[in-house]
Formats: sequence, structure tokens, C-alpha cells
Amino acid sequence: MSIKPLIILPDPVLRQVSRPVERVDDEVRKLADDMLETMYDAPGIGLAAIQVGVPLRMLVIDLSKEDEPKAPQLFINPEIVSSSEARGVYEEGCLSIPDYYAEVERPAEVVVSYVDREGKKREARAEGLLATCLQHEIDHLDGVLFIDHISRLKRDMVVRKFKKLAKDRQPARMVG
Ligand code: GNR
Ligand code: NI
Repeated sequence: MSIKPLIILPDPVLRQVSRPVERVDDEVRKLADDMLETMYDAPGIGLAAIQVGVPLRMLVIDLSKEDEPKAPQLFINPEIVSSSEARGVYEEGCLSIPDYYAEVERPAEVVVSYVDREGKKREARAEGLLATCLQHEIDHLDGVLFIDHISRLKRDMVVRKFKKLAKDRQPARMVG
């Protein structure tokens, strides 16, 4: 198991559309375990493979509280089968956009089809935070970030801030 570096805004890798996992083998299970370790270390409640630079359609989630046993969940090739008309609002954050939070409105309930760790096709109904988290992660698989669901003004401010941070972190090489 290993903790992998997180891809941070404005890295264009985050805008890639991930490709389906063709076969659930030991390599895929190893990646899932590394993603979980990376997510727990961060810490976060969800992580998509693209956030560690791997453009595969898989994500992990653990919504257990600190005082509860771990409850890791793995979703491979997840697809939203249906969404409720009813909407819910959550304050979202993203490990790829550190320390920025904003309210996002999404369908309150979703049904998701996916493949599990054993390669078995499954379906899950989700509401509340799980519904929000699944939609946030599935967005990542399509290169979509939660800031794409907020006002352009707010989004532009965040993107500008992270572009500046990235620039300051890697200064242009001095000449002469
Ligand atoms: O850790 C995370 N918290 C969170 C809070 C509200 C809605 C979504 C999330 S997911 C986020 C981790 C992350 O960036 N996953 O892609
Ligand atoms: Ni995220």
C-alpha cells in the first residue's frame, strides 16, 4: 500500500475524461487500496482515481465517522442510472482544491450501477451525503469539478487563486 501525491487545481489532468476499467484484476485492487490509503491520509471522504493521476473510472468512498470502524466502499465503472427530481444542498470540498468550500445543489437521491472488487455488477441506491459524494466523484471521472456547479464569478476567483499558488510554488527559472 502506498500514499500517492494528489493532483491539484489547475492541473489539466483533472479535466481528463477517465476510461472504463476493462478487467478487475490485482492491479486494479492494488490501485483501489492505494486510493483508500491516500484518502484516509488526506483526510477525505471520497477519491477518484484521476486525483492520483490515473485516468480510470473508479472511485472510493468512506463516510464512517472518526470514532467508527472504517467502512471503505469501491465503485468501478459507476454510472448514474436514475436521479430524483428532489434536490439537496451540501457544502462541498475537494482534495484537489484544498481549503475551498461551497454549497452545491444536486439530485438528493441517485441509483448507481457499478462493478465491485470481485468484478461483480451491482446497483446501489444512495441519498444524503453518499448521494452527494457519489455524484462529486462520478463528476471527476468526466473531468468535472464541484466548482463547475457554482457561479462563474466564484469559480473564476478560485481558479485564479490556485493558478497563482501554482506559479508561486514553481517560480520561473532565473536567467543570468
Ligand atoms: O473529502 C471530501 N469531502 C466532500 C465533502 C462534501 C462533498 C464531497 C466531498 S468529496 C471530498 C474528497 C474529494 O475531493 N473527492 O473527489
Ligand atoms: Ni473531489
